[in-house]
Amino acid sequence: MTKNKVAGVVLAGGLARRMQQQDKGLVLFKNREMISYAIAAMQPLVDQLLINANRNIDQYQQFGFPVISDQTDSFDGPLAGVLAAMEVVDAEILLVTPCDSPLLESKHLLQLLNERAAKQADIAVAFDGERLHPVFLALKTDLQGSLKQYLQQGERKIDRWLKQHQMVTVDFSQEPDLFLNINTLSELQALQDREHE
Ligand SMILES: Nc1nc2c(ncn2[C@@H]2O[C@H](COP(=O)(O)OP(=O)(O)OP(=O)(O)O)[C@@H](O)[C@H]2O)c(=O)[nH]1
Ligand SMILES: [Mg+2]
Repeated sequence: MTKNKVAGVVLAGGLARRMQQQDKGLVLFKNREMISYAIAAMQPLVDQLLINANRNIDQYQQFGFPVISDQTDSFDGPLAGVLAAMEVVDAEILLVTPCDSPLLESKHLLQLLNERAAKQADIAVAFDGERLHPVFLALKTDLQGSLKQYLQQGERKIDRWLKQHQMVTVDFSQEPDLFLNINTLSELQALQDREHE
């Protein structure tokens, strides 16, 4: 593990049941695959970038970054993708973002990195003033053992795992919109329409 290095993973490993199981990272948002926004936000900040996906691997590989899959085929939730990344990265810090929040920008991810470092916390997690957004994270990769154990126990809930560690919440209450995420085809259409105005 290399000190001070930052790796990033974009989570695209879900089944997108609310989108008729289309692949959320690959649906088009304003003429680009939805995952491309997360990649663009993350790329300037990281030494190593990974895509976490469990299907359509060939298509995800075309973005030019290694594609890693969950270690189980049971779709154990976003933490399974975080663990898969921790197992392969060579970095002290892992930045995590989902594939379906196209309004997110580098500056927001940078805030996660900076506030974790400033407080020397295990984890920095995004907060919109009302609730946590637990798939927007900067965390230490040495939490790998803890995460592995948590998942092996059959636990899935992210918040509960985060709270076991020294965590800082990063306040984005001035820009709660940045967490808009797209779960259905009608949400996709609505956000595209809004952004075109
Ligand atoms: N690696 C991995 N990522 C997941 C898994 N489930 C969800 N995610 C990711 O976590 C993020 C947030 O999840 P959701 O918005 O619920 O996405 P989803 O589970 O594909 O969609 P639904 O089936 O409609 O809940 C997305 O980036 C998903 O790709 C999983 O089992 N494995
Ligand atoms: Mg889900």
